[in-house]
Amino acid sequence: MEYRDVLIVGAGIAGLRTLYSLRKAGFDAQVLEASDEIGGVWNHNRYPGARCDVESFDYSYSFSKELEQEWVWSERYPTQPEILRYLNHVADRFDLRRDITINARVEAADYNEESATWTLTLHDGRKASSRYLVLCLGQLSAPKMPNYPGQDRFKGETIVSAMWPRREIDFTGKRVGIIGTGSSGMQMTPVIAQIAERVTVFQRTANFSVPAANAPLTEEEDRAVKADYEARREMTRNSPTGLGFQPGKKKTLEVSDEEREEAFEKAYHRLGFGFALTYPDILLDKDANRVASDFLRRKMGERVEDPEVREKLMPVTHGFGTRRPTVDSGYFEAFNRDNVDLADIREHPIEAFTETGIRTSQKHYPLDFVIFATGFDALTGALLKPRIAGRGGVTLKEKWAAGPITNMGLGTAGFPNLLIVGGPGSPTVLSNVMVSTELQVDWMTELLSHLRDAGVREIEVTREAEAAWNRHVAERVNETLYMTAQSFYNGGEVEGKPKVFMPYSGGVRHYRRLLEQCAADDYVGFALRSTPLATQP
Ligand code: NA7
Repeated sequence: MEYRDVLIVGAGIAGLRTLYSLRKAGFDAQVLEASDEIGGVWNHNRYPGARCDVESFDYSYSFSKELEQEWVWSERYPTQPEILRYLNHVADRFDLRRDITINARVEAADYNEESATWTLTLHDGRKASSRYLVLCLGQLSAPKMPNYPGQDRFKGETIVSAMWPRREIDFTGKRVGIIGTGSSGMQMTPVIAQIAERVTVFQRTANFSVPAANAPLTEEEDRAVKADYEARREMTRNSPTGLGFQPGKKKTLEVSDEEREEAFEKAYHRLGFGFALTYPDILLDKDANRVASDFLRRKMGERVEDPEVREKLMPVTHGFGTRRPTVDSGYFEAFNRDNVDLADIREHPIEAFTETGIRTSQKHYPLDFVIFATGFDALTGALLKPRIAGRGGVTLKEKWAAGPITNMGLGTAGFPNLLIVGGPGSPTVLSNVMVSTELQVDWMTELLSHLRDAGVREIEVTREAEAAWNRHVAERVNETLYMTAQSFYNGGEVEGKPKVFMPYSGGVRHYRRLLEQCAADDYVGFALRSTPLATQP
């Protein structure tokens, strides 16, 4: 493969956007994608009911006015097939495919200190090299599977939600077990329940959810947004989560019970995730969080007829929002159907898989299919899969053994000319991914253009900057309730993973200001060298 200015790993939302921007800025860039299709998580998560819980108009690129005007979304919340179609349209519309190599899994990346370049090794031994390496590997993209005794013995079919097969799967007349009740499990349950003979949901942790209030988008809504799309974009960019919601002004307990009830009701029925910002302290103050959590438990409970099932579905291990809540379409109502059961595996754990199903400490469930909707090795999982070796051959895995350390999520000391989109230390996973991604990619494009103009050959995060940023990430999270729960934000989802809070919880708006400040201060926190460190006299 020829030498490029920039190699980008991953052709999901971030990789496509990076290619578009760098090419436009005059760089010779190439994307390497492991799969035989572009789309990242939207290529892999093809399970029934898969949908984004950010609204379509906001879960779309803002870099092209023409694209914004041309593309017509069909529903308020876009489905996986529609997002995948959109990403493919973008790839064609902007002629991106000529610089995307599919079936190219990067297994190793080695930094050459003399030449200040990266050499990548692919799964089939092919090599590729470049000055800069940009990792666009996703935050929730390395699937995690349980390891129950006898799993291999099961004679039915096992499917991982995040590696959903491309072929048609017919659940008609089948008994389906779904393990996991995050967004994936909650989205697929009501859809599969309409087809299968029986669905059993194996729940370890009950989760908070707000109804999506999804609906087809009308031509009128489409016209109204497109008449002034920029205003909507400005609103999302200037909101803390990139979703366009501004937190309410008064605190939760400053208002009367009646006023709060009314505000919660309104937000609950209309805003999806925006419910969390009804009041500014819901994720900051224990008492405020308790009140919001109680409201949600009551509303979720009203959707379930059977009192015993209702009780089991109520989250008790954590407060609302301290783990990723979901935005669901008919999840709780699904348990009112005769063919849907709940197996509480916290109370009665799974003991083993058998040839014909799953045995818990209470009973045996005969099954034809088991679906693992068991989540991801979040934020660092995909980044640590390839062997990435920086200065002195030290690997990223070694460097991050006690938890990831970055400057603003964008890079890490000892790994020059390596940039990360959506890295740990960035706000991406706590925000509308589109907004954070575009923000980071635009910033990186300016950075690389500046380096080119200034004749810089090597850029590297300084140790001081990354230490200061990690302290800042920790300070910000300590103002919140996020550490009161075990979650994929803080390594709680994988046994043995360092238990540190990884995303930046200071919000997208503030993060944007910090990025702008960094650029204005000549990229303070990054060492810029026109002669690589290794070759300096
Ligand atoms: P999540 O939100 O990480 O949910 C994973 C679910 O799987 C959660 O309910 C877990 O229970 C459960 N889980 C994980 N491992 C096991 C084992 N071993 N046994 C039983 N249950 C298990 O992943 P999703 O794919 O649903 O959603 C990920 C994100 O994608 C979502 O937030 C959106 O951003 C899109 P636990 O809570 O750990 O007890």
